[in-house]
Parts: sequence; C-alpha cells; structure tokens
Amino acid sequence: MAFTIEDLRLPRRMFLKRAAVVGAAVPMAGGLIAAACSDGSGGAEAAAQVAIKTTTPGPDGSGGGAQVTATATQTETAELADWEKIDHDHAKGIELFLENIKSPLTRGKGNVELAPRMENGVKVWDLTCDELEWETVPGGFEKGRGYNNMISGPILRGVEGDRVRIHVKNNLKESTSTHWHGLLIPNNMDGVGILTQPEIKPGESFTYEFSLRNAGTHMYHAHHNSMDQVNRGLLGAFIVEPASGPRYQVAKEYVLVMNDSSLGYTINGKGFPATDVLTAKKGEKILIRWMNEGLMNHPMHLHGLPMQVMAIDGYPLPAPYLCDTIDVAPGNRYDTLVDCTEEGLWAFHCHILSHAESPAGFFGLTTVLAITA
Ligand SMILES: [Cu+2]
Repeated sequence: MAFTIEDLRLPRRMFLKRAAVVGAAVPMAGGLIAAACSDGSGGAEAAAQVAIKTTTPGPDGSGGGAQVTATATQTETAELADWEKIDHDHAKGIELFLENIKSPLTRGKGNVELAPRMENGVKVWDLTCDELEWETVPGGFEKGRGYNNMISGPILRGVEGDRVRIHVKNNLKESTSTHWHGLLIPNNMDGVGILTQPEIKPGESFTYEFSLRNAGTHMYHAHHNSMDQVNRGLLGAFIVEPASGPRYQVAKEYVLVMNDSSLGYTINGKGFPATDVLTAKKGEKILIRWMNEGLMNHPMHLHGLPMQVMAIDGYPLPAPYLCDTIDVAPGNRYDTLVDCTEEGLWAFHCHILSHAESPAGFFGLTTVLAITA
C-alpha cells in the first residue's frame, strides 16, 4: 500500500490504532498535545481537564473490559504497570513528533537562510550575538545564545571567489569573537579572540572581510569562552558552492547542526519530539549536510537505506563510500547523499543510545526520514 504524506498528518488516527494496546494511556497523550499546542501556560490544567472514558486493559494487556472515567493525571499515576508506562511514554513522544510536523510545538526556529545584500560587488551579512530563552522541546526553555536570535544561526551561503563582509554586533553580557570554521582565510580574520583580534566586548562590533577560497560545508561559531558560548548556541552553517555550480544535483538539501550538553541533545536547536522531520518522495535523492558543534561524537544511524559519503570537512572524497552510520565528531562536517528508494518512516538517530532514547521514550538526537509515494 502506498504511503503518503497524509499518513504523517493524521497522527491521532495512528494513535487511536494503538488504543487497543495502550488502553487508558491514549487520552493522556491527547491532553499533553493540547497543552503543548497552547501558549505554554496552564499545561497541567489542560491535561487535567481531559476527562476520559475508556477501557482498562487487563493485566495481560488484552483489555479487561471495565469502563472507567478518570482524568489524564489520575490515569498516569494510577492505571499503568511499569511496562505500560514505558509503552505509553514512547507512544506519547512519537505522537508529539508527528504532531510537530503539522504545527510546530515549540517557539523559535533556527537555521533559516539569510540572503546577503550586495555592496559594490561584496556580499554583506549582519549578525548579532544575542542572549535568548530558547525552547528546545515543548515547554522546555533554556538559557541559550544565538546569532540573530536563533539556534542554529542563519545559514550563510556563498560561491567560491565571492568577496564577503560580515558585521558582527555583540549583544551578549560578555565578550565574544566569531570564527569561520573550515574556511581558508587570512589569519587576522580567523576570529580567535585575543589571539588574532581584540575580543568583541559587550555592545561592540567587529567587521570580518575575506574571499571564499574553498567550496564545501563549513560553519561559523563563537571562539571566545567558546565551550560555553558555542554550546549555548552561537553557531551556524556557512556553505560555499563551487564556482562551477552546485556540487550535488538533488531534490532537497538538509542542513543538520548537532549540539549537546547545555541545551540538551539537539539538531538545529531542537530535541526530539521538536526535531524537524526529513521528507522525500520515493525516487528522490537528498543531500544531508551533517555538522557537529557539540562536545561529543554522534554516530548518526539511518534505518532502511544507506548514505553515500561524498565529502568530509568540505573536501570531496576521491572514492565516496556507502554506510548507514556516520560518526560525526565535534568540528566535523559530512556531505551525505541518500537515494530514497524505500517508502516508510525510517528512524534516524544517534546510536549512542543514551543520546536518543530512555524508558521515557525517544528524545534528543532522533528524527525520521519520511519517504512517501
Ligand atoms: Cu550522540
């Protein structure tokens, strides 16, 4: 049977199919979704107001037949055996992930491409470094820092040979500097605070200017108190296409910047279930640009299909290779192509499983590649 995008947009129907198994747990998830879709206040009330009428499963999970009416809160605390709680929490997470496809469950979206303005043949970008409250998962706010008030920062994209100028304004409560990670540039533009330039003090600005010499998937990030600043979100993608034209002929491109620690395990500033789904139609080829700005390795594993590794740190491989798990180390960038030949919802997650799943369900570095007919 053909799998369509509508299958993704009807999470409730999918969830109701699970009712026979999960029983009393179902309405709890409904209540949480209602809470998560609201403005974030009164979530507990919303959940408590979900009065349910359902069938209590018997001890063997087959359905005991007793009709009960209860609030979702009571259901969670009173009705579930340990193993049912694990199932329920996993189902709840997947339900939220599918709901997030239809309408985002968190405020704030990063990784938005920022077009440059042209000034006398120079591509110019303005970046601000901002303190922000960032919602990484529904209802979960963290003290983040971001370029232009987003995590990941805006995607900057140029072409080999471009002259570029980037104004960086520091709105932080501490000094910073901006490093252009992977780009071959003059030393005094390298952005290491104090080593190659004066640190940019609070309220001050610094202008970087250089030419783009090496195509590839690169990054930019803070390089002053960087363990804290980068980890809190001062990072972004800087993509340079070859002068001869785009390196890959693909239907879609995904830029996935991973981070960990201060804001939890995140892809583009969001942890599961708020991570973005990857979508493709059967037969399409997609490009995934992996970047790791975190403090740990993340071996990202794709179910069902291989990835072809085309470039590492922006440098094309003489012999691209196939794999299904790609260990992205801090600082590394990988260009991978996926031939989307098999329909389905293919899990895509870090295989250090403590970065992706717990008894409370999937979290962190987990997403799905959804391939539809
Ligand atoms: Cu990991």
